[in-house]
Amino acid sequence: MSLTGATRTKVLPNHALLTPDTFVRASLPGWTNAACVVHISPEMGAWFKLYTAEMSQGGTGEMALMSVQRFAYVLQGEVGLEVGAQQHLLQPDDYAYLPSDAPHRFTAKSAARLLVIDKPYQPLIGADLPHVVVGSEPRLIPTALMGDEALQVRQMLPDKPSFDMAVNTMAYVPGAHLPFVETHVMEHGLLMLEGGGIYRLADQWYPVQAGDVIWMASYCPQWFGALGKTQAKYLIYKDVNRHSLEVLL
Ligand code: UGY
Ligand code: MN
Repeated sequence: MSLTGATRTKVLPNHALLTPDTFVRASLPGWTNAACVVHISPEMGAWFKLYTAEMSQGGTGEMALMSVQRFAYVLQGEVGLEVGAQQHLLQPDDYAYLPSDAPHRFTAKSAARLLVIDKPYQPLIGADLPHVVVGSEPRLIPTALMGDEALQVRQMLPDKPSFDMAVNTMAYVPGAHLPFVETHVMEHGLLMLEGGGIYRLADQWYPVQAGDVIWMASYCPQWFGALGKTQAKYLIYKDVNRHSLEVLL
């Protein structure tokens, strides 16, 4: 309940910060017994959709669109995943990547929350099609970003030309920060998983904390520094391995 009308949420043409006090739940095609909060979408200017599916026990999720691939990360609860003849049981911090040609069904075994990233797949001449990936984030071996041991990156998807998206986690010890103000063609969708700090987006500096979502458009200048006494960690999407010239053809 807001008595003041104040919020940290801010939506601008080249970036957005979305804080949990402003989230609005709605149903989404393909999901049953689930309330979805669409954080990032084409309506905002993004080339992908990032949302949280809050599933009641027994709730399901399937793909309702052609040619759209999906990445899903379990934030809370237990979720079954059926894809082809394979069955998986996903726990918190487990994730799955479903290519656009892989009909699948998530079923919540308990009340559960999934972070979902849906994006049209862009095939690449000469490259294979991507395959299903199921994994557990804590089991991945991290690498230090540009040799900085205070900033550890875990890559959840294979770095292969067939994949046109990357989803990583980045963990910062308190005081760690991005080495420079990045400005790049790739766009980002981000969920703060733990801790907090200051995110610079374009010409503004925002205090951010666990639960916040950020969208960064192509070329949005960006920098993060971790504050507090515990690590700050986020999950971050970016588009990779493609030209953007197709849209001009
Ligand atoms: O992969 C990235 O571009 C990443 N370093 N960006 C970010 O953390 N804002
Ligand atoms: Mn970046």
